[in-house]
Amino acid sequence: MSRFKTIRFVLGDQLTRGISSLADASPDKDLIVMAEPDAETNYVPHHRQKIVFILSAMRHFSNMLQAEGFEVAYFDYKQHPTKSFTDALKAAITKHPINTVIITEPGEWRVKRELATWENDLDVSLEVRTDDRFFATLSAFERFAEGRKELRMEYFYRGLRRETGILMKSDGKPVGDEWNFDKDNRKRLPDDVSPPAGKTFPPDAITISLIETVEEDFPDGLGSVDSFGWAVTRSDALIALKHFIDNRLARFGDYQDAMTVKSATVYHSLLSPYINVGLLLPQEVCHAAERAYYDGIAPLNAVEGFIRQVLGWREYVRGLYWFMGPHYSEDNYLNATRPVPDFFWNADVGLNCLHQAIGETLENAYAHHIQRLMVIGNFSLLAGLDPKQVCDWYLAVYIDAFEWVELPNTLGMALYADGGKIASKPYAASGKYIDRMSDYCEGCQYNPRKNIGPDACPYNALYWHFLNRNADILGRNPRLGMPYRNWARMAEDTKRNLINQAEGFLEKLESDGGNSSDLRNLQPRLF
Ligand code: FAD
Ligand code: DLZ
Ligand code: SF4
Repeated sequence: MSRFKTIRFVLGDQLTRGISSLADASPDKDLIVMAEPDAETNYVPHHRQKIVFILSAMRHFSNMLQAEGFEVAYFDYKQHPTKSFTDALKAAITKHPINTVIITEPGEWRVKRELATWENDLDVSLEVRTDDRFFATLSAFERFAEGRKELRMEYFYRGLRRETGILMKSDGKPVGDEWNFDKDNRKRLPDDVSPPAGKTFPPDAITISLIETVEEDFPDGLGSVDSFGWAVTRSDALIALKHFIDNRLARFGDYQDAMTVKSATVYHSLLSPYINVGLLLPQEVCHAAERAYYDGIAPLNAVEGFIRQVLGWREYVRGLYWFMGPHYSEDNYLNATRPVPDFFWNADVGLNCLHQAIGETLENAYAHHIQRLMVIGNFSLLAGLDPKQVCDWYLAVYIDAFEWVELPNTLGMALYADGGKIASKPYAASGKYIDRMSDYCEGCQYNPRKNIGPDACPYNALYWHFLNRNADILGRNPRLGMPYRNWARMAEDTKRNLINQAEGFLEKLESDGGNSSDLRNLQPRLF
């Protein structure tokens, strides 16, 4: 007999004290189970900072529950190794015969499938509770999505603004009388503006012991842990939130799409890992930003722009992930099959924008949105890289990557591999866009204004190659009318030169991975 009535199983991205699986838990009746199983630490070769971050945050969370009087059966990867969550639960119920398990729904189809075996295979009764840390329920998203020909974030976002009252006036209109201030949020970073560094948290003993062992224990993991400075507790994550609101939010809007060799973060918040594992709640993050507007700390274009990311995009991609079903990850609308080149794993590439964005990713386990979308994602789209391989790369390298949020962003938004479920047109752009929004081209061996020749920016010819090779599939998309008309108007020999230029580049990509000996060392660290 066990003194416990129920097991509360807590996953690594459920580190919220008030989460539905723990809200009514009590130390006398409930045993907490947490685990670091092989299946979770190895399902992709996670960046080592991601492993340190999640395991350290889990261990701190477990200590906090123990300080409240809970018994936690914690299966760490070294002393109490387990293969899977199922394996950990089996070990817990062998020691404490308990036949009721409560868990909050997981964030991935993979884990959901695993939990579905528990009742039969482990002879327990399983209660799966809703994850109420989101603004919108999954059924609200289904109601929004069903019957619509096209799903667009903007309408979902407006509904949530109305429902929550965030940035809404009493007459039912949005504050500032517009829903969206995106047009104000596309400035290049001026030479004399240098973004401040993000908030660093010196590792404590728990984090240090992980930093010391993770490199050796996860030989397949990526990247280095030397610069680890992430918060791993709720109290530090709250400090990071305040630091962002006080020091960066005011300029977040203006420079939301800017990229620079001077800063890996520009004015972005660096809050995604904390929100995704549950150290911060999206509601408190949005309310803090809204308050900053009313207190005169930040202008409306910044605050609305930021809130749209959390209340709009984050909720939207989550709804879409579950709505699309477990086979969404197999979509490959544009039949892209080229393998991911080696430089994705070492940043050894002569295109300076890619060198910069991938180099920072490998160094920091972080890149900001425009680097992910318009440099790495855009290149993957234009070069026709295999969506499955690209998605697995994104899932591995970013500290905030969990499939529910990574997949719609990569497969849908960046690669258009879902045929337009999330984006009305592919985010395809030539080198001129990157030149306009960054200072990357200044240090590049290629020229963004040239289309043909050995020093022409590869993005330019690849852009036309992409449109030409996908003309049967994309040619009727009204939002691509202008580029297709421009292509049709070009002289035949110009078209031929562009296609040959792109094919020369793609052949070289396959034979030598696009490497260059002319590399700069321009990789700003986060912390
Ligand atoms: P900020 O720019 O400061 O944005 C504020 C917050 O808004 C973020 O913390 C995040 O919670 C939310 N947010 C912003 N954009 C998005 C978005 N498109 N979808 C969902 N939430 C958003 N985000 C992840 O959290 N995990 C991922 O694995 C991930 N993969 C991505 C892959 C690609 C190809 C692209 C284009 C985007 C991806 N994003 C992902 C979205 C976005 O790039 C990151 O959320 C953001 O860069 C995190 O940094 P930040 O906290 O400084 O963000
Ligand atoms: C990503 C991740 C990693 C690297 N390690 C763990 C872990 O050791 N234990 C755990 O519970 N969760 C981990 N995670 C996050 C899980 O993959 C996450 O809980 C699932 O994605 C839930 O949907
Ligand atoms: Fe990238 Fe082209 Fe600019 Fe070089 S010139 S940094 S390849 S966009």
